[in-house]
Amino acid sequence: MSISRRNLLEASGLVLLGATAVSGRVQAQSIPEAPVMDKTTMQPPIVPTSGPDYQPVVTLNGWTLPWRMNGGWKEFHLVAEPVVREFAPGMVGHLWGYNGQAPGPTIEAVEGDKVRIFVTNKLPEHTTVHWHGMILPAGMDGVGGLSQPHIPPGKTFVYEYELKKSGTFMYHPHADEMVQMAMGMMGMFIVHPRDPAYRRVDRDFVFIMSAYDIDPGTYVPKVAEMTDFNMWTWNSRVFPGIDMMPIRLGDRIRVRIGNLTMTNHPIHVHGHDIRVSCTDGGWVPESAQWPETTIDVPVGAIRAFDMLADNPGDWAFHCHKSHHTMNAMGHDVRTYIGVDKREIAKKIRRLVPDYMPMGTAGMADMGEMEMPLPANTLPMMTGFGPFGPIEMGGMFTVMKIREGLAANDYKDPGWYQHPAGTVAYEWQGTAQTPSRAPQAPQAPQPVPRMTKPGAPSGGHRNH
Ligand SMILES: [Cu+2]
Repeated sequence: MSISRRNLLEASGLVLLGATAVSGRVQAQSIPEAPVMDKTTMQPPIVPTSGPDYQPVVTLNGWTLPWRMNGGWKEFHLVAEPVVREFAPGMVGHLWGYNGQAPGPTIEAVEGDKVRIFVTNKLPEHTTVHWHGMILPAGMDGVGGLSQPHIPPGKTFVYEYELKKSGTFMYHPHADEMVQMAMGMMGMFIVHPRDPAYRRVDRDFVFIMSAYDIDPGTYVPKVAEMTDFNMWTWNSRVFPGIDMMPIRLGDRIRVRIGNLTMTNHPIHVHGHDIRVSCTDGGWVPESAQWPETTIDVPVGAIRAFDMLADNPGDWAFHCHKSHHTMNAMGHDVRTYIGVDKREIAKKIRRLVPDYMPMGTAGMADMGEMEMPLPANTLPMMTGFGPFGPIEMGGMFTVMKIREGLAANDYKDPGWYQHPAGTVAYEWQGTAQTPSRAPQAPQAPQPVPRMTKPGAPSGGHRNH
């Protein structure tokens, strides 16, 4: 059976070879280098040195794939392969990705470019690449079985098309999708407008959202999970592993967000209003934009928002589903608010001397303590700011808006120095106890009976 299957694959490979022989485009050329990235921090933007000018993007905890020009073609080389991705210091996932990382590198090109993308499959099973949102010939759309034969392990296929429109797109397999996307295979594809002035911004950030279910102490995502994920990531990173976003005061910024998780994410910006400027369908006309502070990014979609960074400070930027700003250890914990666990804790300590009960007042004590954890997992809420524990995880980072940063300077400027008198402070005077309704819980109060004036009144009170 495996032999006949291989024969079939070889036959389809021959068909493809025959097709390229007709066009004669590829055989004469060598395959471009496939660069590998070994870092998980945001790499500097690749500023264009030829062709139309554009403001290059930066990818949170990611990088842009270098290319080469070959005749009239912009050539890229993606290698689909198993990778080890660090989610944050202290935890790695054994994922599948491209060119050494998951997600794969961001691809950047310009409207009107002819791109030739070599895809080499180093996975143990077949794959394809679908170019999500692109307008292209049906045979380049990357749906295995429908628009092309699958790319067998060890083989390289070539995609060639012209970039018909500018905007924000993604790439991901359309082959054994449930497994390959659950394993982290995806990336962003930015097409800049040919007119360098069109919708130009000063800083352009990019990331893609993915979710994983990785039990504490294990390394490989459970690929069949449909709803109960415990790692909610931006570019396969979780807070405090997600890059901070340094922004110069007064810059116009854009943030482009792809969603390949199984649920929507309401992405929230503090201290500013924002407008959706681009989706995977194209640019949103300015007359159709309205101000928001939270934009919902649906499943299988892209939202890019534009923002004028006119308010200096350190501003939280996060998914507003509170479970998505928690890490793995935050799932399956019981609620103990209001439960006095002192007696039970004494008994448990006879067996486990360092046992610490958690969550009797809330969960914040979990953000302060450095608890012993199983191997390869992260605390549910973590990270420290200038005023104490931030108590976050997952899809959370900070926009650091500062005066005087240089263009394309993405170095962390440190914590914001607040002008005197602009930080919430503790009241130092005498605090009168504010008047309150009787404290709950109490026995139900008897409801006063309404009595008509002049009616016989046994229980009538003067009130
Ligand atoms: Cu979310």
